Amino acid sequence: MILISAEEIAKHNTYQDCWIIIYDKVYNLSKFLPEHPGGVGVILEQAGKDATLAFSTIHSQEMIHRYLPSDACLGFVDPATVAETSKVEERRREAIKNRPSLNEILHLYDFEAVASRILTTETWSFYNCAAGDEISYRDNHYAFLRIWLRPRIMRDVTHIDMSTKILGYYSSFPLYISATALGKLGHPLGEVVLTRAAHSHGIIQMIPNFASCSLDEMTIARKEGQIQFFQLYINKNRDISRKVIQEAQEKGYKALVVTVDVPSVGNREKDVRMKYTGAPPGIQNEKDLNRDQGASRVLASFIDPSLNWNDIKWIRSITSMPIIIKGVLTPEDAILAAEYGCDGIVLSNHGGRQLDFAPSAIEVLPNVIEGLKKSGLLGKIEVYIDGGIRRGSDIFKAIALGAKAVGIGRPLLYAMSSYGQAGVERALQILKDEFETVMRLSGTNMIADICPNMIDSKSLSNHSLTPKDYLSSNVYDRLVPLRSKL
Ligand code: PPY
Repeated sequence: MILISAEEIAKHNTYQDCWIIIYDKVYNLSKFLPEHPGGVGVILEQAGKDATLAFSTIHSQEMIHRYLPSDACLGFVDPATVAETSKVEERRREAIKNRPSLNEILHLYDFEAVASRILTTETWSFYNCAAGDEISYRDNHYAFLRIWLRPRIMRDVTHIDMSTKILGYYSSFPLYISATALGKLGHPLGEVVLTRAAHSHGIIQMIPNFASCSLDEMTIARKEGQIQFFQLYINKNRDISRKVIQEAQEKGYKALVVTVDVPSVGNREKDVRMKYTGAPPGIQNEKDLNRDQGASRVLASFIDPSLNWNDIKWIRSITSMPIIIKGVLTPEDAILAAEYGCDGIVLSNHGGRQLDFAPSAIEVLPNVIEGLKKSGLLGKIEVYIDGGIRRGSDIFKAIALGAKAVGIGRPLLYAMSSYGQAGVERALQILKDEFETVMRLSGTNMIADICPNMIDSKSLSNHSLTPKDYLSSNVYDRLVPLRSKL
């Protein structure tokens, strides 16, 4: 058995000379590199290093033998020369090894259950956290349970067309990938995994301002014709925001999604208990950061609480990208957004992560649509919602109540963290299949058929009428009080 030192392996870290470690074996990938279907960049990021984690979240072990000639394996990494793998990393590897196979995953709650075992406590706490008692977080899901369907029969549902347009751009079904921060905490390749899955499914990705990947990485990962929107928090330093907006426009992002519901960060207790050790994206004054209270507070310290409607005029003056306001929860603000010339609004309580007891987007949707209609503004602005989407029926209910499309965030992070791109693609396929089934069994052939009389939403605002839901409550990670060690 040939043993190679970690120090030696680290020297082979270039395009011409690229070695990596996978499952303790050392491979020379220099010849294979240009042929890698996932691109050269993802392998080069791992060159000279242990790529087991990056590899295992995307590929099965047998792929090595299928794609690499036997002489690519140079030997084993000498364990005596490797910095001891931390217990955390070991546990993570073990969880990945023992995860169910992807075809056993049947619904989005399965991804959540798997991710809760694979992610580190810090990452799980950041991804999963919500504000206060997490009442809004839970009601984002429960609200959908208060809406029932009114299926019509005998309508020839042989052909179903789920496609729609979002700001005029094609989408294979009325769902887009919402912006979620710090993708590399969940997967070594970060947000580009979502970019690739969005492309395979023909849907739009909203790129997060606080992405772990650089704007360039995400732009390069975009395929010809693929549509991405850019999500932005307005920085206390407007020059920074101006530059980011202009760069986003130059790099071909098709809309600017200004998130307005974080004048200060919500009280996210799961996250607050954690110390954030990572590198916050795009941060200048590292020394001013207080890392003792989770990732959220670190990120929030750059957002400008003085943001107000006049800033929309400023943003309008520096970009020709359509503007979407994310974080609207009342008809009054929806009307203001339309009057200020915005092109779209996302009804959202930020996944329940900001103001606990803020209503769910689906609950306010009917009032917002009615308010816009009464003011003659409904045709001027598109309305999207996010929060709590877990089933195809949730998408159907939102469309019936007047949403143009829905956004989905956390479940795709869970899918990505557990199974990489294949996981995200499967999650999207599950939602598509479920949505198609609901359309067919409800007697609707196309999106325009899904109208308010296809559902019964009279209990939507009656919070005491939520049915018990065992799947979601079984994966829900409860907030627990501190216990003494005695
Ligand atoms: C979120 O975690 O909800 C985010 O969208 C990232 C973030 C975190 C803290 C403040 C603002 C945004």
